[in-house]
Amino acid sequence: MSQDLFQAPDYYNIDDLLTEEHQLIRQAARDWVKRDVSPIIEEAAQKAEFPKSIIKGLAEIGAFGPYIPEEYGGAGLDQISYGLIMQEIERGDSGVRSTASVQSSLVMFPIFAYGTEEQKRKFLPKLATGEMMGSFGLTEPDHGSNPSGMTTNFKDQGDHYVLNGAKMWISNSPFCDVAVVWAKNEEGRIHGLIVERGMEGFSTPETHNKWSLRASATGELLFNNVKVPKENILPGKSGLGAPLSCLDSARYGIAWGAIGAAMDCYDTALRYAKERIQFDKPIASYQLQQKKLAEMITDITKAQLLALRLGQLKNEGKATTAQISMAKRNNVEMAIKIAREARQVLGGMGIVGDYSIMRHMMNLESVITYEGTHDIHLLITGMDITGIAAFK
Ligand code: TGC
Ligand code: FAD
Repeated sequence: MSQDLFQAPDYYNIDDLLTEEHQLIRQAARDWVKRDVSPIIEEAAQKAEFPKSIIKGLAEIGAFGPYIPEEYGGAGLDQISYGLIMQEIERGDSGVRSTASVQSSLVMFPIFAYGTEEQKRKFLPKLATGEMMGSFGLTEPDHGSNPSGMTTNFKDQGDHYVLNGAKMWISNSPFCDVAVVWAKNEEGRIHGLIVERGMEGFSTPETHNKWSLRASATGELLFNNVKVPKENILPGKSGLGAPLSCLDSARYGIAWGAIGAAMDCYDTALRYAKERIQFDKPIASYQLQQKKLAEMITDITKAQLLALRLGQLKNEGKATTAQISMAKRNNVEMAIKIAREARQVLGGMGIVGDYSIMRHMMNLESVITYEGTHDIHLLITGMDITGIAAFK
């Protein structure tokens, strides 16, 4: 990739609404992305390899468990800091942000919120440093948008449980040390189980041939009569609400993360448009290109304000699932539209890996699908305002 010249847009002086601590945390993440992610990410994506070298840096900038209390190894930060870290990481690559989202919101959060004290002490500090990596198994081959239909199940065998089933499209699965897996008991009630690598009958084959999130490892979680010790069940909450509450946290992070991808595309397109000469003038001097760029910065600014207000609500414990859905849906769509427009501003250069835009664009095709599809989030808003669920 060409040199990373990124300059973050802040058209409405939103920085004035952030604390000094927020800005320092963001700067640390921004510097790390520039130094350690930008130089290697294009090659990792081209080779479809997860760059394991970044795990240590992710832990150091507080990306693993930003809001988990320090006594469990987390960074003990507020929700706006969490969002800003996700924004900066996704500015580098959505796949890298995925790794952090899963580790924080889908593995550490359920253990922190629903685990025993022993589970928290055993797993959280190692997850915070990246010594241990986690994955989250909710989606199945036949149950994506409708996880309540899951068939993965466990049976009580006295001193342990026996787990059977299959999870699909699981970020981090090929290299995870632990997986938080959602499965039904004999009464059909959903529970979370911590499955550890090395348990007999547990395998994690990688999913190949992805055109999106190529620098993130995606795979399956397969359970063939896996004996899970009873102390590995998460006792604090059961039912679909337990995994869905984890999704609230991850979706919130994505609402911020998508802004990062959009900012990178906008910044690249703006610089290119000012430098690229056609018909003896910079293409930035033509109204058609200005329209694209002006609409991009308008949409980024709106998304920044939406995310910041949501962060304030989250800090106060007031953000609803439907508010989070609205922000995830709006901001990811905003980012994918900007990526498509920005790619056109670069003409032919937009399709090569010298620039990050096409990689962001392809990544965002996953981001608009995972953590609830674009349609599902619209239906969540629809349900919230009408009181009628239109899923079924
Ligand atoms: P529904 O009947 O609405 O709800 C079932 C129970 O859950 C409760 N609930 C929640 N509780 C806590 N937090 C939330 N956000 C909650 N939303 C709902 C609800 O009150 C109810 O409780 P109870 O006590 O009455 O049983 O459920 P439904 O089956 O009708 O489904 C609703 C729907 C479609 C919105 C939900 O299933 C959904 O969100 N589907 C999308 C699935 C999804 O997002 N999957 C994501 C998988 S993980 C992933 O993609 C990771 S990508 C990671 C990365 O790389 O970044
Ligand atoms: P489907 O649910 O089959 O949906 C197909 C289409 O039908 C979509 O357009 C959808 O919007 C539409 N649709 C579905 N239901 C309705 C309805 N009621 N009304 C209108 N339209 C509807 N899952 C995990 O558990 N853990 C992970 O770590 C994880 N990581 C992922 C990483 C990647 C790269 C990807 C691509 C996915 C990942 N997922 C993960 C799975 C992801 O959450 C699902 O792909 C997503 O929830 C959609 O499920 P599906 O792919 O089965 O699509």
